[in-house]
Formats: sequence, C-alpha cells, structure tokens
Amino acid sequence: MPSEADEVGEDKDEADEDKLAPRFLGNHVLSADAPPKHRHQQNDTMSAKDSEMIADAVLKSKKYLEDFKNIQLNIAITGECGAGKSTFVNAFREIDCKDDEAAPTGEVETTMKAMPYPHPKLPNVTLWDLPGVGTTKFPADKYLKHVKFEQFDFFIIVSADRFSENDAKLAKEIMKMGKRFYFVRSKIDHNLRDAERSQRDYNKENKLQQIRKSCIQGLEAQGMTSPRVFLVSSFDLHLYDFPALQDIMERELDTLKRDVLILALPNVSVSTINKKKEVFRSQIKYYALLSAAVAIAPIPGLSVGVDIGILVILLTTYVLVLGLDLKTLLKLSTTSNIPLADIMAGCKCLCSGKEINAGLIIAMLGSLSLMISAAVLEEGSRLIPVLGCLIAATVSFTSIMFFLRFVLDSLCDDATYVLKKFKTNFQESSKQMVENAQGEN
Ligand SMILES: Nc1nc2c(ncn2[C@@H]2O[C@H](COP(=O)(O)OP(=O)(O)OP(=O)(O)O)[C@@H](O)[C@H]2O)c(=O)[nH]1
Ligand SMILES: [Mg+2]
Repeated sequence: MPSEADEVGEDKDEADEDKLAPRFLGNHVLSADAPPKHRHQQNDTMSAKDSEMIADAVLKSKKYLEDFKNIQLNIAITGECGAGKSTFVNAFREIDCKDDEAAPTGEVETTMKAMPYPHPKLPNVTLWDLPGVGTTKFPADKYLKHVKFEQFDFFIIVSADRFSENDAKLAKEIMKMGKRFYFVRSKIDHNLRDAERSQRDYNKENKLQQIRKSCIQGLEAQGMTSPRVFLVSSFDLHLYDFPALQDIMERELDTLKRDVLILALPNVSVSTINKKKEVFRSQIKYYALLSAAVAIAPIPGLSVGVDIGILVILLTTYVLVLGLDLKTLLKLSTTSNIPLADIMAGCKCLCSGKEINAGLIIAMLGSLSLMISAAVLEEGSRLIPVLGCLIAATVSFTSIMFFLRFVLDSLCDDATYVLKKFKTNFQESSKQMVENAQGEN
C-alpha cells in the first residue's frame, strides 16, 4: 500500500479501522437509547478537528484507490516460433483460443512486433505477445531495445523443448537490464501423453522431474546459474508448476503491483482465491469510508447511509475477479459438461452469476439488516469506550464494512466450491479417459 494511504490505515491492521470508525461516525452516531426518529441526526458535537480528519481520510482513501486503479502491470511473453506463447497469453487471461479477443494461435503467421493483450477483467494488466528472438533479425540485446523492454515488469520465456541458445542469451540480457524473467516449459500435457503411450515403466512424477532436469541442465550448459524452470500446460493451468509460478511472480513484485497481479491471476487453486480475498479485504476500509462519506440519504428501513454506486462497482469487480460472473460460469459449464444449474445450486451468495445492480444490493442489505445491526452494536461497543449506559453504535462505516466482508467471504466460498467441483469433475473425466484407453488396448 502507498505510504500516504498508510496514514489512513495500516494494512491488515484492524485496530486501524477501529481508529477510523468512531471519529468518522461522529457524523452518524446513534444512541442505543435514542428513539428511532433521532437516528441519522447530524451529530452537532463533531469538532472541526474531527471534520478535518474525516476529510483527510476520505482524500487519502480516494488517492489509494485511484493509484490502485491506475497502476499498470505489463508482462512480456517471449520464446521461439511455435513455443506456445500466444496460447499461454490466452490461458493466463482465461480466454478461449477461439474467442475474438484471443491472441491468434496455431498455424498463423508469426507476428514480428509486440502485441498487447489487455486482461479482460483488469484493464490495467496487459500481457504482451512478443516475437521470439530467433524469429527477428535482432540479436538479444538489440531485440530488447526493439521491443522496448523498459515497459515490461517481467518476462516469461516459453519453450516447448529444451531452451535454445537465443532463450539463454535473452535471459542474460534481461538480467543485465535489471528485469526479472521466468522460464516456462510449455506443452507438458503433450509430453506426458506421449510418454504414457510409449513407455512401459511410465511414471508421471519421474517424467516431470526428467523434463525439469533436462531443461535446467541445458540452461546451465549455456551459462545460466540456478535457472528456475516451470512446467506448464496452457490447456490445464491448474496442473504442474503454474501455481508455483504464480507464487514466485507475485512474491517478486512490490506491493501495489503484487496486489494487481494477484487479482489478475486465473483461479487455479484455493490459495489463489484466498490471496484475492486478502487483497480485497485490505481495501474494504477505503471503500466503506468513501461509500459512507458520500452517502446522501439512508436506505429506507435501514440505519445505513450508503453510496450504492460505489458498492455496485465493487461487487461487480469481486464477482468478475473471482470468476463468478454468468459468462465465466457458462463457459465452465460448457467445458466441464456440468449443467449450469448444478454449479449455481452450490453457490450461496446472491451475487454469484447475477448482474449486480442497486436493487440487488438494497435487497441484500435488507436481508442482512439484523446481522448488520448486531455487528454494528458489537463493533460499536468495542470500538467506542463510552460512558454510562450510552452505547454509540457506529452506523454507515461499520455497516458497510460488515456488509462487504460478509459478501466477500460468501463469494470466496462460492469460488472455492466452483473450483473444487471443476477439479473433481476434471479428475473423474481424466480417470474415465485412462480407463477407456486401457479398455481399448
Ligand atoms: N498440447 C499442448 N499444445 C499447446 C500448448 N501450448 C500451445 N500448444 C499448441 O502449440 C501450437 C503453437 O502454439 P502458439 O501459442 O500459437 O505458439 P506461438 O509461440 O504463439 O507461435 P508463433 O506465434 O507462431 O511464434 C498450437 O497448435 C497450440 O495449440 C500446451 O500447453 N499444450
Ligand atoms: Mg503466437
């Protein structure tokens, strides 16, 4: 998080949210003893210092969210002709190679210039499909200038076989330029399938180890020290080393870019979903503050003043990033042959598979109002040490925080459920395919 925003609230430090709430909610303080008609009355006792502090906190929240929206992450994918670069670009963006927005793959003329492919769900993330060094007339150092290497945050060098001399030269040049790179050995599914068909003593783990070792030795022979090679199938990113690649890419970025990368990652594991949840959770205080700060009127029947527009945008982002939008669920249903109704039946959150609009959010706030009130009272009494029997219950800010945390938790549970269902189905159909093949022999 940026240092200025840290003044609003330190990351993952709930005590900090506690500090924010009572002052901010001076504007919305509600006494437990007060008759309902007094709710939402302006608190006349809010001092000028408090108002200043609130305005400052709102400004810093806005700045943090603006910075997050504007930060650009550019990932370059390079490698020899036919290595599987474009297929990897599509898989990373969770786009089918047959889709209109897909990078062209297969028997196509290799493009000689870097092609940008924006992430469909996070427009500030771009994957660049670069021509391989060997397919251009440039040597590795000139190639990097040609593709304007400064714009990339890191490089992924793809090979469908042992890495070439050009790949190793390029890696050394990238290192000289102070940038990071990762070697991806692609089409692993293809190698495993071949080995399974042709080797009597076939063992999947041994075969993977053998491929990894061969790539590492090949790169060492070209002068690379301790090269990191990740075995990937772009058709099944959740298998092999892609989750490990995700972890390392993310660990080696600075905080803001790391958070953007995490949100852009394909949902290949429960750990990815949990990391997304952490990123979203750490931002809730900023959205809650803004939503409560610009609230004009309370929602009828609820003790909550909310800017619904902010919540619509935020929940739409949660749903998209967690892969719970209708388009993604439909695609999953088609590829896995699991009926959409079966997938939806296990989803508990009202937002999953739905278009998020003000009506849906108001209905959800309504259905959660009792829980929100209880949480607000509990939070309020914990947050605000009050005198006598007067219990100040924080309203908008705490309510929105509770609401967003609740919805985020439910959506992450749904995303986990969908992922597990998809993986179980994938394992069962793979097992079935093996049994069928054995039956034919
Ligand atoms: N089985 C399998 N095939 C793959 C994989 N990745 C790519 N392919 C296939 O390999 C062929 C080439 O893939 P592309 O993604 O077009 O390769 P490229 O590096 O972009 O090729 P150029 O742009 O021509 O340099 C296509 O037929 C892909 O379907 C993979 O992980 N597994
Ligand atoms: Mg290509």
